[in-house]
Amino acid sequence: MTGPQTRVTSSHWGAFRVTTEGDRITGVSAFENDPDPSPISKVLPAAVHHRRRVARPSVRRGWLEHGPGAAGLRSAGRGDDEFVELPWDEALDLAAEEIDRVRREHGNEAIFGGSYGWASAGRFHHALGQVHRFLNCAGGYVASVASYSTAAAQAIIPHVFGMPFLKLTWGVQNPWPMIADNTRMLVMFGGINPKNSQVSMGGVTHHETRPWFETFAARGIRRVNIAPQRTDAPEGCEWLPVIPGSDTALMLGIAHVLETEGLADRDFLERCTTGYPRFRDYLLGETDGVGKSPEWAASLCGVDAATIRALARDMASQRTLITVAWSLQRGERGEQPYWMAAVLAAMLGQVGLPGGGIGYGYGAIGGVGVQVQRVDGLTLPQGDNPVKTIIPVARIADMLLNPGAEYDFNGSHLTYPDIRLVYWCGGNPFHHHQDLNRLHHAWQRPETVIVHEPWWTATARRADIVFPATTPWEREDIARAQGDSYLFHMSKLIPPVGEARDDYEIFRELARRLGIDGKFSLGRSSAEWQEVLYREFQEENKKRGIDIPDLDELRSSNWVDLPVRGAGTPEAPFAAFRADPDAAPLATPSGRIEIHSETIAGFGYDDCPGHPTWTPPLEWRGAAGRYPLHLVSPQPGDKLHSQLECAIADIPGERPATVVIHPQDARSRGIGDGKLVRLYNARGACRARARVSRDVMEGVVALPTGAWFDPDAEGVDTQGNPNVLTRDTGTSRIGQGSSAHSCLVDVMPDPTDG
Ligand SMILES: Nc1nc2c(c(=O)[nH]1)N[C@H]1C(S)=C(S)[C@@H](COP(=O)(O)OP(=O)(O)OC[C@H]3O[C@@H](n4cnc5c(=O)[nH]c(N)nc54)[C@H](O)[C@@H]3O)O[C@H]1N2
Ligand SMILES: Nc1nc2c(c(=O)[nH]1)N[C@H]1C(S)=C(S)[C@@H](COP(=O)(O)OP(=O)(O)OC[C@H]3O[C@@H](n4cnc5c(=O)[nH]c(N)nc54)[C@H](O)[C@@H]3O)O[C@H]1N2
Ligand SMILES: [Mo]
Repeated sequence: MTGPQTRVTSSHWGAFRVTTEGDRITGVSAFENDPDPSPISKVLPAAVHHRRRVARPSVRRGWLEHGPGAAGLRSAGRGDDEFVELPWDEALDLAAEEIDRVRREHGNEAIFGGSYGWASAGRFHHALGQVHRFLNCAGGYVASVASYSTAAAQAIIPHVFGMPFLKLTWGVQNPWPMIADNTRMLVMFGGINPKNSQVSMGGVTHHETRPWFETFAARGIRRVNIAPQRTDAPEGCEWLPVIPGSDTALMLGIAHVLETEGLADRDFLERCTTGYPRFRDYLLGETDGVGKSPEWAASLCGVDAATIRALARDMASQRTLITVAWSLQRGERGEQPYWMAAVLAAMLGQVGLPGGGIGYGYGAIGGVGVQVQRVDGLTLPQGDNPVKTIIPVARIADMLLNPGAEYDFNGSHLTYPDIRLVYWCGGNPFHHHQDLNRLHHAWQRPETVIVHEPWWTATARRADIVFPATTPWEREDIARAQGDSYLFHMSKLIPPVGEARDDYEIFRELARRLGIDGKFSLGRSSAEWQEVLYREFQEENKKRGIDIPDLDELRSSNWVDLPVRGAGTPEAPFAAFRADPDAAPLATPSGRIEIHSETIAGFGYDDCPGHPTWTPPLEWRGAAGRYPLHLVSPQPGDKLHSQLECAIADIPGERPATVVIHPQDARSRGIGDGKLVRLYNARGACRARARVSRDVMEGVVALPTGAWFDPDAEGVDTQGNPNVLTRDTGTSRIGQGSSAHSCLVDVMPDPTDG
């Protein structure tokens, strides 16, 4: 028996050291090279060995006894039925036969494999890549497009800047050092939150957001946090509370000052944009009789007119970078603040100057702003999907409830498919989707739901067949991420817990049964796959001048910091375009930044006209009636979404989750600090624990996501998942994204609190 061993591994929240003793993870500690390591992993040992791990393949009793989609079970079974554990071979036979039955009887268009979710870091065992490759080999599936994170941005940004949103995010933004050296004023809509930048897709090793803000403060850069919560930006920033959902109105108010006080950069607008005159007519009220003056804006957004005026003048008088958090576009008409922020930046005329212009998603995830040369590759090829039907990712309940219904999506007119089989691997829709009671209802309609999960999440509990999946600590992998300079060998630290298997092995077994193993696995073990992918990755990067060590070397060194951080002196984003927009045009129809878009105007959507427009959301403070408080449901600071939740829920006082409420709103409802409360609206209710604080503006409550949906007999979620309250509607016909942040509720003392 050997003594404790330690090894560095990686995760979406960064690298950390893991101590193992025999078959168990016994401790975690920080990775020494990270200036601001994330504490998220501290519950990892408890979570990995938790009693709520799925121990063996499990099949829902009703499905096992009556067969898929049997009458009477469609509306009753999932969620309250019990599970029967089966040996692997039997459960795999059942799943393979069912996949085959559905595709024979209904075609592959009846299989939904969108399977959204963050799964885990690690390039080969990426659950989504695995399920998509498998279903492609099996004849295809209905896929989902875009993400819960940025669907509205992904729809609108290409119309405005002529490039994919993710390209802009990773390649055409001011890196932190450029901001530190040039920016004088940082205007942050939705803040820049170090709590969120703990995390990045695939990992962020060097957490720099907080240290950069210390530099900004030391250099006297003005930092204005425009958000409903003081805590949306690091300490020491100015806080301008804004009513959620009203940022477009505030931005219009600022634009009005720039236009009417001669502060707009005419030369830039003429050379580098199209459509300003039409927008100007709207701004001044010539088209609709309503001037978008600071007084007009103040009545909507809660920031007073004098402050809006002063803000506009200050922004025009110095190098200003406008940043917009992702949260703003995760609300009704979330495309508008994204587009309007671009217009505002264009009016200031600083797009293309170092430290000026516009930036999206700083702080939303850790890699944004980090100056690194891209290191691409190490991706399992997913193959081609013969099924062309897609849905916008957040429209899953609409799809399940309305087969055959028609809807609009970014200029296309689409029809929802008739789904019989749902396959989920690497996500937790009963954490992430809006209006969970509606999803629960929709979820009863398919004939079969298959889920791979390490834990008994709310989604696993609503499946018919659950396959226990390993966690990254139970298998070998490689980690590398966008916006990160590190490469990790993730060793297999412990044997699989219970009878868990890797997603790859599960799919391989199913592929054998379906006669497609040759196509799916190409006869390779996971170790062989990793060797092949790694070699390609080395060769690709060598061409770009980046030396990647051999896999054996990486295995023994555990990690390497590639010399790509801080590399080169990058140009300011859009510098070439600014210098000569004819020589370096954008890929928009006009070649310019589109303040008015003929394409969008041509769609004829009332929820997204041809230029940025203020149209009040249906749910926001301006429409508050029966439910007077606006609920924002940000990402949790102490974890990643719903991951590792079972271990957090075991900590006394942690569940139900904590809702932040202003003293005024608490007092008028008889709510004391630390008391249990109930949040409710017409869609649902959940329990939470109140934290009474002036860090949130009056009229707004903040309850983070992440709790495992677990309703009591009355249907009240006991854990504090905000998605029992949120509305399940698209951002607009352009983006069809999640509108999670547009939600009205009320709060009362919890009737069950003794
Ligand atoms: N109200 C509200 N709702 C929101 C948001 C909001 O702001 N407000 N934000 C939305 C956003 S932006 C997002 S990204 C989503 C996040 O929602 P999700 O991405 O669904 O959340 P996760 O908890 O990361 O889910 C990942 C699941 O994969 C499992 N898993 C981990 N590793 C593996 C593996 O190797 N194999 C398999 N098979 N499974 C694995 C985990 O146990 C977990 O259950 O939530 C969305 N929901
Ligand atoms: N620790 C941790 N970090 C994470 C994640 C996690 O689960 N845990 N998840 C990651 C993922 S998947 C994503 S997509 C990003 C999300 O990054 P974001 O979308 O930027 O973050 P959120 O936490 O949803 O919201 C940030 C803040 O925006 C404010 N806000 C909400 N609505 C409005 C509005 O209308 N106007 C203004 N001005 N402010 C508003 C709220 O006060 C909220 O606290 O975070 C990532 N980072
Ligand atoms: Mo996200």
